[in-house]
Order: sequence, then C-alpha cells, then structure tokens
Amino acid sequence: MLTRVQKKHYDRDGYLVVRQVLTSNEVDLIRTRLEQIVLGTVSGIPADLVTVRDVPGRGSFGNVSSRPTTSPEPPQQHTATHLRRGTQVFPVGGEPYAEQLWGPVQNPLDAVSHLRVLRQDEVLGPFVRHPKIVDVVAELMSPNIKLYYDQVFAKPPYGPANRYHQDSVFWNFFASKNLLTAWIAIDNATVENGCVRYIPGSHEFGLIDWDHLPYLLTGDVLAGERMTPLDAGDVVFHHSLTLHCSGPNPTPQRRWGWALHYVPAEARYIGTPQDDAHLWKIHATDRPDPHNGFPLVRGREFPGCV
Ligand SMILES: O=C(O)CCC(=O)C(=O)O
Repeated sequence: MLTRVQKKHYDRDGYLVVRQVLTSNEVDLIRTRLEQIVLGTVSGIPADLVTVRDVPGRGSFGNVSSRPTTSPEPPQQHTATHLRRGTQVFPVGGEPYAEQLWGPVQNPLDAVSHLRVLRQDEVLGPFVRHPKIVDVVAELMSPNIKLYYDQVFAKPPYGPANRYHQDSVFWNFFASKNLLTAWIAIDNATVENGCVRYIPGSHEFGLIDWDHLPYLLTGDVLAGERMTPLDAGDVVFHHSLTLHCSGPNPTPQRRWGWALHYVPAEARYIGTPQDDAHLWKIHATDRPDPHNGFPLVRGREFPGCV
C-alpha cells in the first residue's frame, strides 16, 4: 500500500518512483525471456512484435528497420540543455553517436530498438497482473483496470534521446485522460544512459498539442526537469498527461524499460473505425471491436467502455 506522502507526490508531480517492486530473480526471468524472444526461440511470438536495427551482428528474427537514407533536418539549439527539431524538443547529448548506433554489434540484443505486446507471452504475460504493480495502479488510477498496451523501450548503446511528449496525445480514442504507465526498469537506468525525465506537475496543464509544445517547454519550465534514475526492478508510475522524455545513451550498455499502459475500465472507448482497425492490427485488443475488447487486469468492465 502506498503511503499518504507517496500519493501526495503522485498528485503533485504526476509521477512516482517505487523502489524494488520486482525482485532480482523476477527481473532476470524477464530479461532472459526477452533475450529468447529476440533470438526467435520462443514459439507463438509474431516477428512483427520485435524491431531490430539493420546492423551487422543483429539476429534474424523481427522486423528490420533500416538506417534512414536522408539525414534528418539538423536540430536547433532550443535552450542550453535541449534541442528542437520541428515541434520536437529533446535533451542534448546524443548527436555525436549516430555512427556507433549504426555500427556492428557483438550481442544481437544491442540491435533491438522496440518490443511490444509481451502480455501475450506465457512467461511475461503474468507480469502485467503482478500484484505489486497493480496494487499501485489501483490506488493511483482506478480499482477497475484494463491494459491498453505494453512495450519495451529498448534504448540501445549509443541510442538517441526520446522527445518530450504526453502519452495521452497518442491515445485520443479513450474518453479519459487519466491513464497511467508503469515503467519497469529491466536494466539500471541512469542519468548517463538515458533514464526517463519528467516535468513535475505538467499533468495539470491539460492536453497540449504538438504545435504548442515548444512554446510550453521554455527555459524556465525545462529548468524544472527531473531525472528518475532507477535500479533494475524499480518502477516509475506516470500520469498520461505528465510531460516526459528520456536522455540519450552515450554508453556501451543497453537501457531497457518495459512500459505497461493501463486505462480505467470506466473509460468510454470513442475510436473511429480507423482506430478500431489500427488497435486490432497492433494486437492491443483481444478482438476486432475494442468496446470491452481490452484485457481486464482487475475489477470489472462497463458497457460501452474499454
Ligand atoms: O523509455 C523511454 O525512452 C521513453 C518512455 C516513454 O515514453 C513512456 O514510457 O511513455
């Protein structure tokens, strides 16, 4: 159970770090299973759930993503600590490492950039219902809990920063902005290797569209950015309106985090037919109609809702 102070921190900041939620045995189990999935030795996992950079030394399983042939428009200095490319604002520091990122890897795991819908796997699936995670979600979000989606942000050695965003911007098919992500550290996530960073209190700003984001993320707001270094097995819980990003990883070590995205079962589903098709395609729902189609984690369902 969370303390009153922990709940107060979540309400005030829009995120909360909880230490040692998973044991080292549990994290080892997850890591070993992810490794087996990446190497293609687990049956029943579709290859399109794994994304692998096309670099020498990569495994043969997964969707291969090639290096972009046209160089992106160079980023502008936004503030002393952040760059801007178009409407994207992200921490400085990853730019000199592009050649290493696209160079050969010794370990095929280092070529992986993303894994998703691990809930379908018999070993990993139970973790989305782990009582120590779901108890916190129930206290911070709702006692009736559905899983929207899950994905591993596999920041590789020399991987780039992730831009500032609110998760809710991507999830407009839910008539609720009170979703919650549990980000499980699979490796130690440090200031040096690109831990997640937050703007505390930004969940109170409401939904900000992309065009306005750079005008919100001014020097004084970014000066309040907080890093969340985690040990493997720690979890950071964040509100779906809290602005967050992650730093670059200029180190030779991986920084993997497994994000579990939860939605209150009371949230009405308001997707368009295109959303329905997309959610079915990405394996977010258990059947083509997303109404009452997302997996129930705890509590009960509501008609017309997720
Ligand atoms: O791990 C990262 O780099 C970003 C995480 C993130 O954006 C999320 O969990 O919503």
